[in-house]
Amino acid sequence: MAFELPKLGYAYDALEPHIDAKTMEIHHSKHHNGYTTKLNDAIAGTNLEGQSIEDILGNLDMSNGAVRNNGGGFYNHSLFWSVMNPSNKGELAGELKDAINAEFGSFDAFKDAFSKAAATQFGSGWAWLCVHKGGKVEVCSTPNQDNPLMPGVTCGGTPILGIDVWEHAYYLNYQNRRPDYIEAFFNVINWNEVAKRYATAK
Ligand code: MN3
Repeated sequence: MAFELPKLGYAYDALEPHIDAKTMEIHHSKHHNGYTTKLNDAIAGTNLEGQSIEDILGNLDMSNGAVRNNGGGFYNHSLFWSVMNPSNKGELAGELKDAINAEFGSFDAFKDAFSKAAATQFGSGWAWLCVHKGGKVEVCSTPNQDNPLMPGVTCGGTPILGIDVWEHAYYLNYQNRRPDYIEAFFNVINWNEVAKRYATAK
């Protein structure tokens, strides 16, 4: 089975005014669709065909640029859409809240660390909240379409929250104001989904 572009769980305009409809439409239907198509092309006829995206990325030969960039792009955007939700955001609570407080001291300190990782990632990339086996959480950033599942990147564990800081994710509405986009992202985080991912991965 080839990988398929996942449907959004909401309309392109549902995240306005924080993320505008045109950005969402281009980002999903063009960028993410492109990564999906190119990933399928890159694995067709290889032993990667039929594996899960987590297995492909977790055992990745990092010199395989086509799978690294397009497999990362496929996975990262699939996570990104799912951790945003305009109407059912939930609240940070329970064991995830406890893990964040244990690592950072407070939600505000976590938000500062995550926002700083996103703001200071030079050029294109992502910032992440990851969980390690046992439940410890970590914030980091990665360049391009790399992510923490891949071998030898700056952090490990399973990403449960991620923000795309490529300019295509925010430039139409925010131009060079990446920090404003990061602040706005916190208004649309779907904490129910992040908590579910935490519980599965810890
Ligand atoms: Mn993107």
